[in-house]
Amino acid sequence: MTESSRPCPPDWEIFCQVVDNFGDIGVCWRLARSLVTDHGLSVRLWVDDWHAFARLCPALTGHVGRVFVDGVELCPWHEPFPAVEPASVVVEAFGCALPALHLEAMANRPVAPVWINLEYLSAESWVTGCHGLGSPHPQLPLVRHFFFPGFEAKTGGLLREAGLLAERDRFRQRGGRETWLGEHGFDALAADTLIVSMFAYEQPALADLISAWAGGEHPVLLLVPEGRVLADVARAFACPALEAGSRLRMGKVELAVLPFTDQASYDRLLWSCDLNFVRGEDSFVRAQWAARPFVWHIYPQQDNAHFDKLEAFLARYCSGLDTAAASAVAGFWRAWNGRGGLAPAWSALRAVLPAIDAHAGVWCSGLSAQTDLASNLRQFCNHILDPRE
Ligand code: TRH
Repeated sequence: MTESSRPCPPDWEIFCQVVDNFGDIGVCWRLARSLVTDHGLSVRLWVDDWHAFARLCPALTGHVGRVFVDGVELCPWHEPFPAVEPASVVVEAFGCALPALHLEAMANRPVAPVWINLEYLSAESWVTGCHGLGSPHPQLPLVRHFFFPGFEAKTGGLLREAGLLAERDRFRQRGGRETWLGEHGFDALAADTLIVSMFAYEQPALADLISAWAGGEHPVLLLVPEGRVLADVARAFACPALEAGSRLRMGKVELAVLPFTDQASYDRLLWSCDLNFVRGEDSFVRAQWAARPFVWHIYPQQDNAHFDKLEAFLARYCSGLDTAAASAVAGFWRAWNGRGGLAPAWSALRAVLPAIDAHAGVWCSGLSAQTDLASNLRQFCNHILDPRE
């Protein structure tokens, strides 16, 4: 990639390392598209792991170099990093460390670019005190600003594309769930079937939950996208291995393994289910926009630090529920994250699912009253570039 192939820098650029899961690139890809589609900006997204990114963005398959997808300029991030002119706003996602050459190029611009470190999402209260803080670079005339997503007005908010909730509502009004089920070969389900999606990390105790479902009163359709939980699903069904397309039945549970899809199709899966198991950061947020009951498998951290994040979110999410429903949600979420037995926690949760379903809609409406993350970030950067804005 030469500088001459790119005469002008874009308005914004985002740097992302994929790490070992899809969350970081999932967030960056969504943010980049929202900045282009909802805000009319030109955006370049640098990604280190092209192959992993192609799982979320199938249009990338077969391309080895720079390519535009959905209006976003996608560039492979390799070393040595090319000498390119930086954008006016440079987003370093999740502390991924910008290339030294690029930092120098940023410092050499007549007006220093706005340098943003996009942080991980947390519901903890300390986030409001840290959101927006700046930290000067020790040598270069640059300031890195820490931008925190979050659940209240004094944070950066949550990613929510402009037309997302209207699209979800249209999907539901037009029988999208029935169409989705029909297209996937599930058109003869009993009316009381609980349709469940499960995107999760390893879950050693899963067999206990599957047995409870298998011997339960109501049928369960379990839809599992390919991923880390699949080996535990296979063990629970006493099956040597599973892959996309596998279908099995055990008692009242029907299992289908789904291929990993692009993000829009994953949203439609979430919109079609009665209960969504989600993980990490981005699917966790999308389940909230689906406005259905969900269970969060939080990304495990050293020293169990993730439990503070889990409890902080539970405290917010459960505050509008009655005591029985709040305790059932908290009990099941803790068990799903390794603290408690899944089978008893399930029977408590099952009993209050209708209340949680109603609450999920109220929760989603409350969150959607906040400004979304891309809009907040744009406003924050505009203000640094021109404090009169
Ligand atoms: O992949 P994750 O576990 O990501 C995690 C977290 O983001 C965590 O904070 C981070 O530290 C760690 O990675 C490294 O889960 P998450 O965040 O839900 O990301 C998954 C992405 O994959 C999300 O954008 C939804 C998307 N997805 C699809 O596009 N298609 C699919 O079929 C599925 C199942 C998911």
